Amino acid sequence: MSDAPAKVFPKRIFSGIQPSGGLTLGNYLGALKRFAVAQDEGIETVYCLVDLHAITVWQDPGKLRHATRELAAGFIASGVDPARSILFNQSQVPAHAELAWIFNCVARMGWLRRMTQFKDKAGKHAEEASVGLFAYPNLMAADIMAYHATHVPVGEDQKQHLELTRDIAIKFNHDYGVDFFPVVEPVIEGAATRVMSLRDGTKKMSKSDPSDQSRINLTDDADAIAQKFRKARTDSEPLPETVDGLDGRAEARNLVNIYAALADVTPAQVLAQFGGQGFGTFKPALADLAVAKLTPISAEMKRLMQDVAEIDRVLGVGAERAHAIAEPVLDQTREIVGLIRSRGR
Ligand code: AQP
Repeated sequence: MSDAPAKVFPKRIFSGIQPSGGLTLGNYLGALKRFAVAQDEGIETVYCLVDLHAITVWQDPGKLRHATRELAAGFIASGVDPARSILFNQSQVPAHAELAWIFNCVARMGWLRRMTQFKDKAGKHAEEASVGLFAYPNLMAADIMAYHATHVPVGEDQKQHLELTRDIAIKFNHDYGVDFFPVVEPVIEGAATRVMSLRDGTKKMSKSDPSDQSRINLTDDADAIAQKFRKARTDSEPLPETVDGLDGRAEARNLVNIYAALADVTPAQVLAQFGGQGFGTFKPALADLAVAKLTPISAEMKRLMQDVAEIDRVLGVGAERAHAIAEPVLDQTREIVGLIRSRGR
């Protein structure tokens, strides 16, 4: 590579969510709520329903279609405006899959073997896992780099994948002697970058956890939300007065962080209000807050899902806009790599 100063790429935000089940409070606080806020920062925002990622584990085709539309409704109901952001499903823009293949040839086996998400998801059955699940981070790198995105808002669990994305960009640029792909910045911010299971404060809240009691779904009604917080696992001590007092109390910390993120305050402010009080007081207050914030979203999702043709139309328009950005990036990538394009010329 030349000694010229590194290229400065214009800021562009990209992020995605898998339609692999219903949305959780973790997806909302770690991703969706922040996606909506990012629209006001004067930077282009590209949001993707990553259906090709979802099929790295078996998905019933009818359920996948439903989950994709419901996820689109979840984005819109959470404040993502398809007129201001580009909102689409990944499989409608073929550049993602083609760029992922090129990145399959850049990333090293050893890099992927270190990914903890693969180890967590494949567990003891790694030999039976799909090749797609193993190569998942390369597709994620392609999702981001097809848009020359510079900033990626995600939850804490995606940090390692973003480090791999950076490594792929650096290796590609180095191997081909170019300054073509930006080295992305993970944006992991806020009080709830890692919302934990309500049953086990050491496990991430996840849409694919077998226990429905472990998570708040965006489609849960007020009774279900109240009941799940009431039954959430906690210790028997009152809440501490300061954040330090949450050390070693994973479940208490989780509920305080959820409250803070929903109320747009800091955990210290939550403890200033509730410190010294027991969970008998705090849990109902948390449930009331969650119901107030989440039930309008779930009502709007229900309303949007009554017109799936309109959802498909919105995704189609978003896919056209996404394709218009990604295809030229892919074309330049082919040129850099030495792949001849002469069809139709
Ligand atoms: N518990 C969480 N706390 C904070 N952020 C979270 N995210 C997911 N869970 C939490 C963030 O949501 C975005 C989309 O994630 P995803 O659906 O693409 O995949 P995931 O991270 O694997 O989420 P799940 O719910 O655990 O899905 P399954 O069960 O299908 O694997 C990301 O920004 C993620 O950080």
